[in-house]
Amino acid sequence: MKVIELKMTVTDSNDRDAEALRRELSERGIFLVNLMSAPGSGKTTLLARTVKDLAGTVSIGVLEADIASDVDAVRMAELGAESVQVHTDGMCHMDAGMTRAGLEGMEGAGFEIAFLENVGNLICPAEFDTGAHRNVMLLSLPEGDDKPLKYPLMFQRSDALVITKMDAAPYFDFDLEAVKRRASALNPNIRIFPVSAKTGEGMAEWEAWLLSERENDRNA
Ligand SMILES: Nc1nc2c(ncn2[C@@H]2O[C@H](COP(=O)(O)OP(=O)(O)OP(=O)(O)O)[C@@H](O)[C@H]2O)c(=O)[nH]1
Ligand SMILES: [Mg+2]
Repeated sequence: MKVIELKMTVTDSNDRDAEALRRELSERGIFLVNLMSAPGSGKTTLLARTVKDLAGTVSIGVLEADIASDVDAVRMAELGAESVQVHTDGMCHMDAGMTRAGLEGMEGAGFEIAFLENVGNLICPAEFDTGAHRNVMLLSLPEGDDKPLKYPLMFQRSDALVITKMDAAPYFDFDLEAVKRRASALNPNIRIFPVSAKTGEGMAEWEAWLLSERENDRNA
């Protein structure tokens, strides 16, 4: 498994770097999706199921960002996705320069959708534009329905909110309607997908959104 050790990119404008990366990826026909959540919310599991479900429909590459280990990238590679692991030099987020460096490590693979699995953290990743075409946030049932109140920025920066582990609903007092209301109050345009990567509930709606967002951008 290829592991790339990144250093923080020193640049005066991450926003400008992000815009440039987004434009270049569009020109190359690559739709980049940034997945953000707390550790253990189910990013890798959601990706694994998505990669399996969309096999034969679109080619997918996965950039796994962590502080240490390569377990997530190994898991993706086993599913046949082009994947690379990057280490963030202890940092809790990815910025546009780091994302560019990671994607360069995957060069040659002609994928149409690239996922960036950001470092598990509800705070820092929301502060940096990675150059992705869409930001997607995951919130799992066990984390609780108060998270939009405590971590508003990530909800504000995300195009979609995937509520994961819906199969665990009988065991948690998680008020789905309250989360929908709170997330929508922070971000009226956010799309919300309750899913279970374990049972497959809601996966079709999430995947259809992904494909249609990619089409929208291609035709823009
Ligand atoms: N019941 C249930 N468990 C899930 C689901 N999705 C993920 N899990 C479990 O949640 C745990 C964490 O899942 P991961 O996919 O590794 O989470 P992650 O967000 O990638 O974690 P980090 O990369 O460490 O931030 C694992 O034990 C998964 O099996 C789900 O839909 N239902
Ligand atoms: Mg993971």
